[in-house]
Amino acid sequence: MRTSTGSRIVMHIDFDYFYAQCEEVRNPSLRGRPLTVCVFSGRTEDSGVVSTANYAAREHGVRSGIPIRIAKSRLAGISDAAFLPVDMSYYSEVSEKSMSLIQSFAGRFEQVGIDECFIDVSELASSFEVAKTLASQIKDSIKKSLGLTCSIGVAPNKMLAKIASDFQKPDGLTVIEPESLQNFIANLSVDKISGIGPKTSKRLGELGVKSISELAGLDQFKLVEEFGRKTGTFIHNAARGIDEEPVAESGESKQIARIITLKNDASTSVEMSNELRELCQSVLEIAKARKMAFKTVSVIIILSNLDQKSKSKTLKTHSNSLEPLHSTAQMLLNELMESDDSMRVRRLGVRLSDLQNTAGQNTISQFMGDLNGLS
Ligand code: DGT
Ligand code: CA
Ligand code: CA
Repeated sequence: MRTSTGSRIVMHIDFDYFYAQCEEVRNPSLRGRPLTVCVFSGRTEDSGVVSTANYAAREHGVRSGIPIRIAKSRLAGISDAAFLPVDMSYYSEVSEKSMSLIQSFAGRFEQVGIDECFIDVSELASSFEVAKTLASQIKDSIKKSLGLTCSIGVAPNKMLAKIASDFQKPDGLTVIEPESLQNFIANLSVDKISGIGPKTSKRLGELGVKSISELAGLDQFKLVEEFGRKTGTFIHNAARGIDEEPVAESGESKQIARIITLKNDASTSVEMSNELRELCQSVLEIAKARKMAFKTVSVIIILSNLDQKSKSKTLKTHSNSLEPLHSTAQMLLNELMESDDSMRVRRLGVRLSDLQNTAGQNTISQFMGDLNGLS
């Protein structure tokens, strides 16, 4: 996947202060107040660590990983400071919704954590300028549908996209174009490269290397001697902004979704019947390639004002044939459209979930190559 200029276009999307932001969405009265999400160990009232904190709490030095006791002392005297216990099932639910929304914009999609993913948009965006517009649309859509902000980095590869998403936070959008990448990374410290952990960066410091440009000055032979062939070569390339690692769909993806933009906005389900059938065929083809049967079918519509609505139905048993899928999807779409006749639908999607493997695990990875081509 390359653009006409020969470069890939990859985005890294990371949600801002994720667990704390989820809490703010659920309870807007928390907004603007210092909020700390805690993993209480239960030993004493305050034992445990901080999972994350919103930016108001970070201003007081509260960070992921510090003891709750320390966080409380840093926020002592601030009467509206809030401390909440982690609620993983709720954050996972928000994460799933966010990721499926992002997937609907994506070419290739790879989730790499509860609140972050890479997408490859080389086939959707003909230039970095187009990709930047797409990134703002993704941000707007997530904000509108889920009330969340995220930071996006757009770059020619995964390593640089991750550096870019981290560059301006929260609610950031940073583009690193191939022409400007050398300047962009030159003065950053080596530990901005994901893959260079504390140990490697300490050793590099001992060699007098702090910035990425200093790293680029190190002889490849020296790097290989110091860190071994694999890591040494990785570091040598990374220092030059080179990273060929593909955005790889996860074989264990819990759902299969496809969303398209309609040629014209639609206001009735009849107007979308051809597209609905094609979407059903398309997700089913992917499910079959992955040797997966589905039990839950969802239809997603995104309106011209970017509102998102969806409706799901779980079948009695797992299936991998078109008829139950298509009739269920049609029924869900009819119900969605009947709920409000003033809606103008811009994008339409079908999602399969509750997936069950119909073959051995090995077969799944065998099919991954084909899949990457399909999606
Ligand atoms: P950000 O991205 O800097 O705006 O802030 P977060 O909170 O989104 O940070 P991130 O992306 O590194 O982590 C995502 C979530 O993972 C975060 O909301 C809570 C959890 N998490 C991160 N670091 C820690 C940690 O050290 N301990 C625990 N228990 N949870 C953590
Ligand atoms: Ca984050
Ligand atoms: Ca993250």
